[in-house]
Amino acid sequence: MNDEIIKIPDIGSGSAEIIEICVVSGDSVSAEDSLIVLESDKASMEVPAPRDGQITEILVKVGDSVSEGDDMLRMAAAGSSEAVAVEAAPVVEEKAAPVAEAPVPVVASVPVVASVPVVAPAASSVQASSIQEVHVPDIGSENVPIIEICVAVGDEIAEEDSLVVLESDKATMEVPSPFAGVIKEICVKEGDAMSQGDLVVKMEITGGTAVPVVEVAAPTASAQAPAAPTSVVASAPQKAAPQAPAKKNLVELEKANRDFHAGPAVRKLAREFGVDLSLVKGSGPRSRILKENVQDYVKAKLSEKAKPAAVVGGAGIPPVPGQDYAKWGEIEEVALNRLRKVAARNFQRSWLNVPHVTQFDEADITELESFRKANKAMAEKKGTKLTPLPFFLKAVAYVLAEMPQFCTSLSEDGESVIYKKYINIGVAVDTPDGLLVPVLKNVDQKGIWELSRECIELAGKARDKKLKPDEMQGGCFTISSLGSIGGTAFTPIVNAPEVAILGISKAAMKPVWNGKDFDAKLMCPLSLSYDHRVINGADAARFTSMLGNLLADIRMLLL
Ligand code: CAO
Repeated sequence: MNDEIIKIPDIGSGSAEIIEICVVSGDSVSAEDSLIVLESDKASMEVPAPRDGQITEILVKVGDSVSEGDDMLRMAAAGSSEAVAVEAAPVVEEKAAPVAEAPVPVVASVPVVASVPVVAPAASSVQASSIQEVHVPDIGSENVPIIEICVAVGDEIAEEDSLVVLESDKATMEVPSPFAGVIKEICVKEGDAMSQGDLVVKMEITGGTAVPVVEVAAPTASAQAPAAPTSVVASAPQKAAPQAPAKKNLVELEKANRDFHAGPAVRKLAREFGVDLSLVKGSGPRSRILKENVQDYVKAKLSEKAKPAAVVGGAGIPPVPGQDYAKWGEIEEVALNRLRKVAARNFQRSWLNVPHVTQFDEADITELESFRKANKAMAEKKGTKLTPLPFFLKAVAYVLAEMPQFCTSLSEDGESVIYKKYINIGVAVDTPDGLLVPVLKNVDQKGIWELSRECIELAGKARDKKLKPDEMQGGCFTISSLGSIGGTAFTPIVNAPEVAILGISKAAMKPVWNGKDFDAKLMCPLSLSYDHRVINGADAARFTSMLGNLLADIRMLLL
C-alpha cells in the first residue's frame, strides 16, 4: 500500500470552490465514490475516486479555491509500489466533435452534480432526406440508463426540447433535440442503457428542409471544429428547454428541482418520491440539500398524514404550506423545546375547538393602588411583595362564586355543563422556556397575604422548573396578567376545558367623567375571553362589570 496524491482533475473552468468534503481520513472508498464537491459560479461537480483505496490525508478544506492539478488528498491504493501523483479522474482526451454551445465545459468524466441538459448535439454532416436520426451525444460515460422518455410518436417538438433523460449514479442529463420536427419513431425505451452514438429517435424535420444530421463526437478531427470534449453544462446558465410534451409532470418536477442546490443522487431520490426540492431545507454547506434532508422531508410528510384528525380539530383544515425562507436571506432553524410544543398544541386545540369571544372593559383601581402602596412596607415585613395580582385573584374568586357558569367545563360529548364547587384559579407565568400555568387552590378561602406568598412561590417554582404536576392541575379559570409589561388589551386563548380566561393589561391614568368633571383615575384594562358555547355575551359583560366594581372598592369583597 502506497500513498498517492490525488489531484484535482480537469474541471473545465479556471477554478472552483470546495463546498463539501465527502470523505474523512481513514475512509475506505471505491472507484467513483465522491471525494469532494466543487462549485464554480456555473456548475457543481463531484470529484470521484479514481480507484478503490483508503484515504490517508485530506489536503484541502471546505472553502478552498482549487484548479486542475492542485493536490486534493492522499490515498493508499493497493497494488502500487510507489507513491505516484495521479489525477482523480482521467482527463478525457479531447475529441474533435464540434460542440453546439459550451458555456461551462466540464470534462465529461467529471460527474456534474446538477441535473444537467446535455448540450445539443452538434451537426457533422448533411442528409438530403427529411427524416433525421438523433443519436446520444458524448455523455462522458457508457451504458447510462434512460429514466425518462419525454416525447411520443407524432409529437411536434421544438429545437432543444428534451427527448430523453439519462441518469447515471452521478449525473442526470437531458438529451435535447438538435432541431424542430415531428417524432416519427422512438428507438429506445425506459431502462435502456445508452452510450455515445446510440440511436434515440427518428424525426421528420419541420418543413422538410434538409438539416445537418447528428453524429456526436465523431472521432475524426475537423479543422473548423473547436477541439473540445462534448460537454455537460450546468443548468443555470442554459436557456430553458421548452416543456416536453409527454410525462410532463415528472419532467417539470425534475426541471424545477434543478434550481436547487443538490447532487444527482439527491435529485434521483427527490424524483422517486415526487419531492419538490423547493420545499426541502438543505442542511449541507451553503444550504446544499442532502439525501437525509429529502428523507426527513418525506418522513415528516408521512407522519403529517398519519396524524389523527384531532390535530386539526377534525375539521380537515389544510396545513400551512412550508416555504424555503432561505431564498430571501439568512435563516436559522431552532427546534421548539418540549414546553413550547405542548403549549403550542394546547393553544391550537383550544383555538380550534372553542368559539372564542373577548369582552373588553376597564377597572378603576385608583383606590386599590393607594391601598396596595400604603401596605408595601407591611408586605416587606411579612417577607412578601404586594402586587395587584392577589387582589385580582380575590376579586375574580368572588365573581366566580356569584356567577358559577364561569366556573364550569363543557362535558366531552358537549351535552352538559359541569359546575365545579371549588374555586381554583390558574395564573399564567412567563418563563424563559415558555408559558406555565400553576394553579392556586381554593382562592376564595385565602387572604391577600397568603395569595401573595403563594403567587410568588408558584411563579418562582415555574421559572425554576420545579412545579409538581398537581400544582398545575385542577384549575377552573385562568388569569393572564401582562400588567407589569404593557399593552392596552389582548385576546387571551381560553385554557380549555375551562370556559373563560381574564387578561389584565397595564393600568394607566385616564380622565374619567364623573358627571360634572373629569377625574384622574388609574384604569386597568380587562380582556375576558370566553367559550361562547357555555357563556353568553351578556354574562361576560356582567362579569367584567362586577369585577370592575369590586376592584374599584375592594371593601365590597368583604360583603
Ligand atoms: N398595571 C400596572 N402595573 C402592574 C400591573 C397592572 N395591571 N400588574 C402588575 N403591575 C406592576 C406591579 O405592581 C409591580 O410593580 P411594583 O414593583 O412597582 O409594585 C410590577 O408590575 C411587577 O409585577 P410582577 O410581574 O413582579 O408581579 P405580578 O404579580 O404583577 O405578576 C406574574 C406575576 C407571574 C403574573 C408575572 O410575573 C408574569 O409572568 N406575567 C406574564 C404572564 C403572561 O405571559 N401572560 C401571557 C399569557 S399568553 O395568553
